[in-house]
Amino acid sequence: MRCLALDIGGTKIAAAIIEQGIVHQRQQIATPQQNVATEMHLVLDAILHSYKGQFDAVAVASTGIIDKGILTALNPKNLGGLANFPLKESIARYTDKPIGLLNDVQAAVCAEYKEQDQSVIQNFLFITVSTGVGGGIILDGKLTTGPNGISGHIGHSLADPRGPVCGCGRIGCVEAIAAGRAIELVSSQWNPPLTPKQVFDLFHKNHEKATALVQRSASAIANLIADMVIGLNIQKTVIGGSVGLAEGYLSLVKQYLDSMPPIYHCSLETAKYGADAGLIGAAYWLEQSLN
Ligand code: ADP
Ligand code: BMX
Repeated sequence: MRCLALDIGGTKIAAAIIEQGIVHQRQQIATPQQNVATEMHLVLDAILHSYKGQFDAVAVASTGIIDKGILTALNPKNLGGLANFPLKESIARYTDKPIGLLNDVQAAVCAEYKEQDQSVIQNFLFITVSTGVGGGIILDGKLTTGPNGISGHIGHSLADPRGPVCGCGRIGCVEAIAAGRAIELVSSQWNPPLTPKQVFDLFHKNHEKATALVQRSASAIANLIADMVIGLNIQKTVIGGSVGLAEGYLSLVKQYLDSMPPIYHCSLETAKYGADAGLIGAAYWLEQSLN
């Protein structure tokens, strides 16, 4: 099956044809940040047209809670204020092929789990540290989405009751401390203002303020992993997203996790499929669901 896969994140939208797990004709654009609903329809129109006649199904991995074809942002600030979007309906305007939709990290975990030794690993977690912080959970060998697609939104568990207010409205979420946007909120106030990528460049040079900011993020993620290990008996965690994949991040998370009692440990790796995990996972999941 030739699957047109889309991965809609808070910062970028990727698209590609996935055939037998191989990524072809990948393209990437910035996610609209203003007039998002209108712009999103236009972006989807353009993408669908650019792959016209080249696919048998459309698989979408998207940020947000995906339920019954609707995207509901838990953190609308990650999507330029967009709270609700009829994602399936918008795509169905341009194609009569089957359409499958899944949260972006729920999709990514499907891609990475198929690469695991499933006779050993039954409880498996993907954490993306990107615009936000999201999770995809495999329990007893199966993806868990929950009745309303909410399962895995672990970026909105508590990191610090005295922490910043998250875009979801709760105080002190992991996302408000660890995500790319959370790093940017602090580093954009520096003189000169820095992007998260520049913060990481300085962290690699042992710059004190940059290191403290990256440590704050990595420590929150390590605590999140420990909570998941003890709550769900997670055996292995894979980390993705542009922050999660940045050099030195995983080893810092590992350092924090290793400093906890062994019962909280699990094996840790970066995503084998890197920035393509969402695309590959969405296509794989849809193919399985159509069979
Ligand atoms: P999305 O959230 O759309 O899936 P990404 O996974 O690329 O997109 O995450 C975007 C976030 O990662 C932004 O906050 C951005 O500033 C940050 N970022 C992008 N590149 C890097 C990098 N090389 N190192 C650290 N952070 C990065
Ligand atoms: C947010 C939430 C999740 C998403 C996660 C990572 C929104 C719009 N998104 O916690 O659904 O999985 O961010 O998303 O509420 P990304 O855009 O950073 O990849």
